[in-house]
Amino acid sequence: MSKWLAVIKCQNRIGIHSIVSKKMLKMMKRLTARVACLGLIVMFAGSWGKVLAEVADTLTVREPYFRLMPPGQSVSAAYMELQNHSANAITLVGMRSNAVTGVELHHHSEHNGMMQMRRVETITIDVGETLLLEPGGYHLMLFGMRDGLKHGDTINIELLFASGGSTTVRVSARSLNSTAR
Ligand SMILES: [Cu+2]
Repeated sequence: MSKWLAVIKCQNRIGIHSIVSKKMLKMMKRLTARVACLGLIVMFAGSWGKVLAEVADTLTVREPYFRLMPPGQSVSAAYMELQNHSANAITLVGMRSNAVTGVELHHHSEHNGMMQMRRVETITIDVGETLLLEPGGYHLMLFGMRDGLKHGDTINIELLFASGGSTTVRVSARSLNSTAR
């Protein structure tokens, strides 16, 4: 095959309007094969993503609520129980919510008689385990909470998992001094 024939074939194949040598054509053929292969991987990843989203659905969320703060105080905390019913460990890697400017996973612990709060980047819930987000322990710190929310109002918090799946939790407002559930 002459050099020019190679150029024409190559142009027909990928529509490139430049002079391409035989060597280049070989490289492009290989690249085409790779792109096709990548396409398969992407398709596979797509269906895998669905499977993982189903895994995320087997996380049971109980009693999600957040504390209503006095007017002018924009930082609050949300609590809930997360139980892993799936066959795999579930790792929480992040949260997001349109209702606030930021959500962080925090842990309260006592240190030398002082309560300390630290940010936790990720947390894994093992198969069959329950993660308790409760006052004095793990909690979702909410920043930039707006005023005017009343007891019983709800906000959505999306939980993001290492698998790529996510779950949106409807979290209801509870007055600061309310013990009612
Ligand atoms: Cu906190």
